[in-house]
Amino acid sequence: TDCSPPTAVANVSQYACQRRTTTENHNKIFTDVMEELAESSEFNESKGPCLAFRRAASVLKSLPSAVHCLEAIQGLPCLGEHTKAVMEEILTFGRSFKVEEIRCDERYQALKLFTSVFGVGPKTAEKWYRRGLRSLKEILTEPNIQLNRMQRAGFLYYSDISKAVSKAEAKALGCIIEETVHWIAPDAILALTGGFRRGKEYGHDVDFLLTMPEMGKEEGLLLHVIDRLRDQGILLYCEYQGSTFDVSKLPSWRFEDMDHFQKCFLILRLEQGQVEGERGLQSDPGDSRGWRAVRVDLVAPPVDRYAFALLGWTGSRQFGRDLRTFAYKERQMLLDNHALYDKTKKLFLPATTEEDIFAHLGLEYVEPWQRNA
Ligand code: TTP
Ligand code: MN
Ligand code: MN
Ligand code: MN
Repeated sequence: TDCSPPTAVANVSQYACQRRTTTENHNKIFTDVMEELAESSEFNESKGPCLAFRRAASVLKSLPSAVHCLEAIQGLPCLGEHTKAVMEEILTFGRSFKVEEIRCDERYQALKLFTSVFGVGPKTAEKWYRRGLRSLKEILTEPNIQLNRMQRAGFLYYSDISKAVSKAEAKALGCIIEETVHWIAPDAILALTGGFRRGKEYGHDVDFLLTMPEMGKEEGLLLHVIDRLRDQGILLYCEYQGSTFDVSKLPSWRFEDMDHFQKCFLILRLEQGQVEGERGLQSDPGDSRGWRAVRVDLVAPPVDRYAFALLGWTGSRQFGRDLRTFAYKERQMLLDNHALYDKTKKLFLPATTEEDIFAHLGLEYVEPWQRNA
């Protein structure tokens, strides 16, 4: 076979924000393994190796075709010796012994299981593991374990929310949220974000951004929406966080996960009959209750921060991480979900659209469906 690197692969950037990555992944056999290795490193608090595996997976996801031999990845950025060794194993034996070893590891199995519960992070999972707990049943029957409200909801709806959400289910939820929001405020701005905005077929939740055209008017909106969802009887769980946003603070390019906008993490009840394609279908006799629980995130930034919030919440995580790193290292700018700051000019750069932000950074615009890095 021809093992020379395809010309399209010749100039791949080290930054995901300079690559176009659709949901079509030709190198899933490698990237799945790499993501498991990243997760395992994360459990071991090895931040460096974790990010290295995630970057390597991301580069491979952006390739226009499958890699069939090691020569084909020569010159690609972010593929270190460790990654290449794993790829060689997969190319030679069709599997990675290193990852199979990890999959069998008792600690890895337990931490993976525990963190699959909504509200349980690596720290709590580790604590439970150290106490000798290994299964979800053991956690629920252990008398000295104090679960918080979020974790109790996580266990209560575990089988539903660990099931992937389909695009049709996301669309149905979009209709419900839209109707609710516009019933309260007809001029409210609502956008689908997260993985479904990137064109994914399945997700672990559905993410929405919500704001008002007039500054400050967004403040009371989210609590109204929550009340209205409760009135409709579809609010199964709500974790509300008020805004801690400070306009004078510089963006922190290293920030991970949380931003300071007003938001809520919800579990909603979705009726089967409201989902396109499942309307009137004979439901599975073992699953006859006719509804499921779904995780939904709602974020309500002030309208002048809408573009930054949309860019951040559309993800992917790796795409966002590389955007911020690119801004910092290549442009001396600080970017986060709230703002963009030019350190050289000592100036905040405003934006009303995502295109504005890419333009400020001197980057070609990357469409949401090309951000599956
Ligand atoms: P997720 O919903 O966790 O991830 P996803 O939508 O890309 O994929 P899926 O739900 O199918 O697993 O987060 C969406 C994006 O929002 C992600 O790129 C990270 C970002 N994000 C923030 O910016 N701040 C936050 O507080 C959280 C929770 C996520
Ligand atoms: Mn999501
Ligand atoms: Mn996720
Ligand atoms: Mn989410």
